[in-house]
Amino acid sequence: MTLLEDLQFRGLVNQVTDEEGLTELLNKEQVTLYCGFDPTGDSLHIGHLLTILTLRRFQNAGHKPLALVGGATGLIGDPSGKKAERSLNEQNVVVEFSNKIKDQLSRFLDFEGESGAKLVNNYDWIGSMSVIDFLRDVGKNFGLNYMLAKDSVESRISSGISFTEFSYMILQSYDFYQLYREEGCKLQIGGSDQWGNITAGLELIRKMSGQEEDERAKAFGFTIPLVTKSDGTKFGKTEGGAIWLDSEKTSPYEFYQFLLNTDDNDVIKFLKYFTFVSREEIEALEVERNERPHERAAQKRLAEELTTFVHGEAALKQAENISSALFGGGNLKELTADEVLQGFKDVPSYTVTEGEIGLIDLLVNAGIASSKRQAREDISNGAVYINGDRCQELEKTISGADKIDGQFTIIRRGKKKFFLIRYA
Ligand code: 485
Repeated sequence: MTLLEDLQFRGLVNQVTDEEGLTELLNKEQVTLYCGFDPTGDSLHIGHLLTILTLRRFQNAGHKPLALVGGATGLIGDPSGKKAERSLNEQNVVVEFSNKIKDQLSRFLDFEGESGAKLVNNYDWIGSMSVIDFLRDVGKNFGLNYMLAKDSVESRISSGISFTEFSYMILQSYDFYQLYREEGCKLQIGGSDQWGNITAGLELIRKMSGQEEDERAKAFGFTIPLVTKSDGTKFGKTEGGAIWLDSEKTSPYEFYQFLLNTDDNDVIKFLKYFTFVSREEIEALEVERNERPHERAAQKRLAEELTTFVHGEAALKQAENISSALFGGGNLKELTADEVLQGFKDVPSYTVTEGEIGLIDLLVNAGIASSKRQAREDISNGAVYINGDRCQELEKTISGADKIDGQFTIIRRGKKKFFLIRYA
């Protein structure tokens, strides 16, 4: 299967400027391609992952990806797909975000060998450009009518758009021209919202390099679809917020659980989008999904693959340990302190300050029971569990033996009210 056939099979082809021409080019030579990421936050999220993985697919097929961090464009704000003007971040904040995004990107691409990736930052060529040069050399190539007709601008005419955001497409276009000239980059990819900016770049390349006479100079644009879910809700969002690629913001366990909870109706599509699992195996998993949906084999495969890609094998193991301790008949006492912290991040916690403590006092002090009388009743009724084991001993005192990894005790009241006990 050729690269484009694989991308087609995976549903990753949204729009291509000249599919035949691109197919030919990809078959003929190693193509340098790029995708840009604006530092609008301190982390990329799971939505960005689809484009990163697509860059990887090109790379695995022998092509050379450039990942661009928008150190300059992040200071301006892309209106594409946005209903309202963005608020600007301070320069130092954008620099800080740029460094974080750069670190993340460098984890997901391969920088070794023939098709080794390269990181670039558009601040390096836009940051020092003079207004005069910008308006004379670049701006002159953009007709006002052409710009006004772009979706990103047209959709904002009535609600309002600043000259700043209006000009954004010129900067992204100039990036494409710059990379085309300096790196021989002939293809830009992005999400479907980037089509307008990508095609504006092609137009600029055509004009600035007098390409009409030189067919070899031709460049291409390619977009991947927006990830949608069968229930109509937005992909990548939970009650807790977005699913981030930074393990400090979304723990590997949360990331794993997010994928494990994928709807049966979406899981095959997501396996195609987000994993390198082969067509044969995906088709086999589809049969399994149809015949034995309760086993959730496809969801497990998706969660395993993507958690490993983003967080590594050790983090996957931890996520599996935590999941099994919480839901799969595994043993809480075998978790490590780090696993406890990930698995019980969102449960109420209480810190014990003195050495030994009676269970009844602990239940009251930690707010697990409303009074000593209630605490006694709960214990006698068998509603209290310490590290997963029911405890009906009224005189119980918590000691070293009740500490998981020497650091935590997990108390459960009833079926699913968990509390994390820490020690000062
Ligand atoms: O030369 C470029 C400079 C900046 C950009 C691209 C090329 C960034 C781009 N304008 C943008 O805003 N991208 C979004 C971002 O950075 O979060 C998202 C897109 C999404 C997908 C993803 O980046 O909304 O469709 O392309 C990688």
